Amino acid sequence: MRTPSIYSQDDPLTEALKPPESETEIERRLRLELEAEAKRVSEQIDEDLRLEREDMRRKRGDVKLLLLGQAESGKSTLQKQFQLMYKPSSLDQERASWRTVIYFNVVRSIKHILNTLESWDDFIDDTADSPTSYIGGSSGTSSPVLMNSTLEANGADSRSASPFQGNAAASRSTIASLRRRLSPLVSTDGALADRLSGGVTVSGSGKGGVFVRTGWQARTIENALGRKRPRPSEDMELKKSEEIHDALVQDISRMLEVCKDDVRELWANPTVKALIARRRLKLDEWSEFFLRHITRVAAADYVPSTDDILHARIQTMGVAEHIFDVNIHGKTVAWHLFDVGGARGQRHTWVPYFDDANAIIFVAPVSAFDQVNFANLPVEEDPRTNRIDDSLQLFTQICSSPLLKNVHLVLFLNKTDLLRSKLDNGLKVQKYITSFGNRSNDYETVVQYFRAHFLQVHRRNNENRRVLYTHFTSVVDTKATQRIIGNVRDSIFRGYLQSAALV
Ligand SMILES: Nc1nc2c(ncn2[C@@H]2O[C@H](COP(=O)(O)OP(=O)(O)OP(=O)(O)O)[C@@H](O)[C@H]2O)c(=O)[nH]1
Ligand SMILES: [Mg+2]
Repeated sequence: MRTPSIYSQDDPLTEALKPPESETEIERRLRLELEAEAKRVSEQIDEDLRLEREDMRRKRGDVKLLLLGQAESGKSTLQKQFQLMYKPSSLDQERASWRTVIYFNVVRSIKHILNTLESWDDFIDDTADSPTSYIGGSSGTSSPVLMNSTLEANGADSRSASPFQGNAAASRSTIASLRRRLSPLVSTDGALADRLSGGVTVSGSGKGGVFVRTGWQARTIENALGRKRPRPSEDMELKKSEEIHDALVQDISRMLEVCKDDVRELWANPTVKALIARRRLKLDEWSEFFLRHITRVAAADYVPSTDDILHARIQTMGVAEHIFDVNIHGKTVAWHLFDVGGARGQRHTWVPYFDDANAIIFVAPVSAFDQVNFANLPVEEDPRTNRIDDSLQLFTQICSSPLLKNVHLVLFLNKTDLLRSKLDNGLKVQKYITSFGNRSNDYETVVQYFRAHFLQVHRRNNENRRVLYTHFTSVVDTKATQRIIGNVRDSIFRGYLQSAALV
């Protein structure tokens, strides 16, 4: 297992900077000392710059809003909704660059499907219970907050759809030929990940994540528009690499156009459908979204729609700051919105931003009741914690943090659309969270049950008698989300004006 870290062992820079094998002990010690000092100086510069920016922000009386929550909860998607509302031109500017992310999402989805098929030897029949090389393994988990949540990592859903009845040899031969035809496309995976991370860090997420530093949009926009980045000196190597990158996206676009029917065929393949129905193949929401829209996405002149951008998935690394001018009652105030990386390995980067925050929107995905934490986590970080439990534990930490005792607290119980469709498809909450008991498995009961747990955490960790504002959201739904953002903006402003003693 690899730790999601900017100092990943996969970092090509680390590889390039490896010391020579002939290095003596004295040289080694000297090098380590110099490296430690350089790191200390660099971190000090970053910290000074951050404090300087904070100081300026405070003097101007700007609003500081943090988006917090576990990975994949929808923070960056919510940030895009803010951008759409308060700086739509910037989203338009970025539009072309999202194509790279969406291609990456498509390629990763295909790769994930093909790998899962391979682990099942490209065939599933009525009696099959476990694939030849399936690593999962079913287990329960201790659940410190919800108590008694259970996980089904390997068990079939009780509603199992009728499994594929066809001939094994025919299935294998069809999939083998699809695999062959799709292999050039799938092999662009590494290059795309490298492109999005600026050639710096691609940390392994078995599920298809790529970590990016802030500013990837700028990199991809420049490439997509054929613009060159201003740089102190003409660097031929860099120039060459930018040309390669442009060619990469065009190549993928051509490949996708050529093999879009193969992608469609794979998506409609009965073995794939049977694996999905039996929950042996689990696809993320974005995978399904882009595979469903593959004809449009694979068109040569494809430009991502706003809806596509909202569904695109790229993992945030560190903390990204976005600034919007928000106008209310004739007064314009700059809002600094901080979108953080939610993976456990990223959470230590949040704390320096707590200081002086005006408000927090905590995003918790209520659809995640049947999911565990992330495959790319080290075992010691307990990758089998139920995601709702992880959210509740994180919310406990946020509510009880002394640094945040005066913030305006907003809770988004998100992904309600996915929750609804899971329940409509017959998924039983009790199967994953035993404390849910015999309650009715309908949407209203389930969301209220989860809400009650979050309210309880808040009540138990609320020394300053803060109000908790709760919203049920689906942040990919623009109309509904913008209405909620308006609502949140008004309530944050009221608190802000009171604390600034302006009213
Ligand atoms: N259907 C649906 N999809 C959502 C919703 N919210 C987010 N998503 C999708 O979930 C995926 C993850 O969302 P992100 O906004 O990237 O998650 P994040 O919290 O920023 O994750 P990290 O950056 O890893 O911390 C994206 O593909 C989104 O489109 C929702 O309410 N409904
Ligand atoms: Mg994010």
